[in-house]
Amino acid sequence: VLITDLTMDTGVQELLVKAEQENIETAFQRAKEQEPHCKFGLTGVCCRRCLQGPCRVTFNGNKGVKRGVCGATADQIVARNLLSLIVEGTTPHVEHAREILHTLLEAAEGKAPYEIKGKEKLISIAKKLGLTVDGVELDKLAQEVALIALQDFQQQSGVSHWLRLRAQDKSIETWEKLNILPSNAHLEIANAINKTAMGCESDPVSLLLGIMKMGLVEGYDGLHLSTDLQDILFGTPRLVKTQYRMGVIKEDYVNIAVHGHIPMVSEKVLEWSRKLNNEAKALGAKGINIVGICCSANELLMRQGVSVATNYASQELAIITGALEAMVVDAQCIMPGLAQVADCYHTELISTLPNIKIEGASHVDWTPEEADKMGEEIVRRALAHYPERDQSKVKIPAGTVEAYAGFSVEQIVELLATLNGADPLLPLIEAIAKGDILGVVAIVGCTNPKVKQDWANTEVAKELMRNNVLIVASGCSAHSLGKNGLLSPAGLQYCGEKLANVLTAIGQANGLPALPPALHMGSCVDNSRIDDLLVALADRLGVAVRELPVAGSSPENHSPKALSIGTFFIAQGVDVHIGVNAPITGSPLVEQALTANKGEFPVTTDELFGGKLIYEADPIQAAQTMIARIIQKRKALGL
Ligand code: BF8
Repeated sequence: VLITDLTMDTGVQELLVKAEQENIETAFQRAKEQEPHCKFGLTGVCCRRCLQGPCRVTFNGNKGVKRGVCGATADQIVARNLLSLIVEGTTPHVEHAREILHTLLEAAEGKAPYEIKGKEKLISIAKKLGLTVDGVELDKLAQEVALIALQDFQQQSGVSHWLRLRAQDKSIETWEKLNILPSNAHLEIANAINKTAMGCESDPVSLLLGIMKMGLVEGYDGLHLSTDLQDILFGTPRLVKTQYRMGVIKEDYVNIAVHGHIPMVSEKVLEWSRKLNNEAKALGAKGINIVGICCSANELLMRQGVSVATNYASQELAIITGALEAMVVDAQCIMPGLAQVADCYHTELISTLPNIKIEGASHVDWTPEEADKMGEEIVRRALAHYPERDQSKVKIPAGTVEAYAGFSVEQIVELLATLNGADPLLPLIEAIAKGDILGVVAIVGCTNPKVKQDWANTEVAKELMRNNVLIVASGCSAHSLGKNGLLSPAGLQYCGEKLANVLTAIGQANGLPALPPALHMGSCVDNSRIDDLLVALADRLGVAVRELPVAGSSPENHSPKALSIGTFFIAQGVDVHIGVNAPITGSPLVEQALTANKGEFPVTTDELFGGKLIYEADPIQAAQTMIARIIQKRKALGL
């Protein structure tokens, strides 16, 4: 296999050569060793829910066994497995939300050393929740907001408060009719696991509705709750300029990479790196340099302008630069393989969450109360490792790429307000109505060692831009775009003329050469921001979200989280493209219900919700399919 076929990132390519020379194994190599993949697993028809099996049944009418030992059919097994996968995608986000909620509550009660920086966000959310705001101290208000959020983990009936807070009424009507409005996130997760347990639910249609309900848990008590409370605690992102690629690791600095998702950890590491910066100078370094990986990178990039070293598939390669004193991890998307790589260098791999330990890593416990202790300890350990660095093993690929980020909805509205202060969304709506912007597509999700890294993400984006589709981005796919210049005004060269003109006009009204063709809206939980933007546009137009000429695309999805986020958007009526297929093709019923491809099964998500799943590995074809649907939705709106 040619290294140039594994990743587009030339810095990662250089480091893969170094890894080979030093005989260090990475995910890129392990992905090849796993081929060919088991077809039963790929199509979702392997059932491991009890000890009578594992059972593997025939798929798509092929010859072979039609039922598992208990009598389960392919449709039942695939639907159950998919619900299980969606629960595994949703739960980390719900736990993420609960952790930030707990931190906010402790901060408000003076028990945790975090300052409440997002006063405006706090007041706006408190008002929307119906709380009295005037004359109430901010800490008290934050406590009241956190206690309402806590009900979403405790109440035994009623509808999720965060769903009522953030969803469009028109969508709520649809979900109410289908009886899928969630109540308490933990209860819904327990119910879903109960459904999938051996000998429990076997009606595939009911299982599919369970999947859609889990998508709503993901959307509101995972994504929205996390973003809202993080903005209250750390502030709402504003436009920032930063740098991308491995070159952001600096040879003459003490380098610490933050990797994972939880900003309560990464913000504290950043804070302490600033406090202890002079100690690095005493060691002969120029200072302490924090770089980001995956969604911890997104959180620090969006609010603090911290630069990004790399995204998911190449996380191990950051250590292979030989110049990281520490890699700090918390939760989600942490490859266990990191420990093996760190062993070959002076780099200390440090886990932080009390209930997420990594074999081979050291551990410094994060709790809201002890956050400062954790931050100081981690930075001091990194300082202590600096003299241990072996200069002969250091190789940092040269070069960085400029990027803009920080496009919260609040920031986008503010930028548009320079064109129309009274009605900021109007210029955007007019551009869509005139066809200067054909539609909006969110490029979201991961990189996956099964796909050439960054290639599908950037190809889909470029094809859409060429056709005047505005791109918003999040997660590791935003990093793919950043590394390749699409988060910078320089990326305008890939846009159709009409889109380029709109982006230039908005940019220049705000003192920039132009807006970048892809607006980076944050981490994966910040897909909530994309949803907020859609709801704001739909409300301003007086239509349902499902009617908007928009779509979502995850060309290099690997995580179940990408699937649960996708389910949330399908429930809103937004088509969602994935470039790596989900294990559903073993069941004609499940496949037809989600993709609305022709078949005998009469009920599809497209009919019920207005959105469907598009599986397409070819990025250009995927972009064209989304464009065709956008044009169809435009026509229905009379555009
Ligand atoms: O939550 S984009 S690889 S890091 S799952 Fe993971 Fe995918 Fe990256 Fe962020 Ni999201």
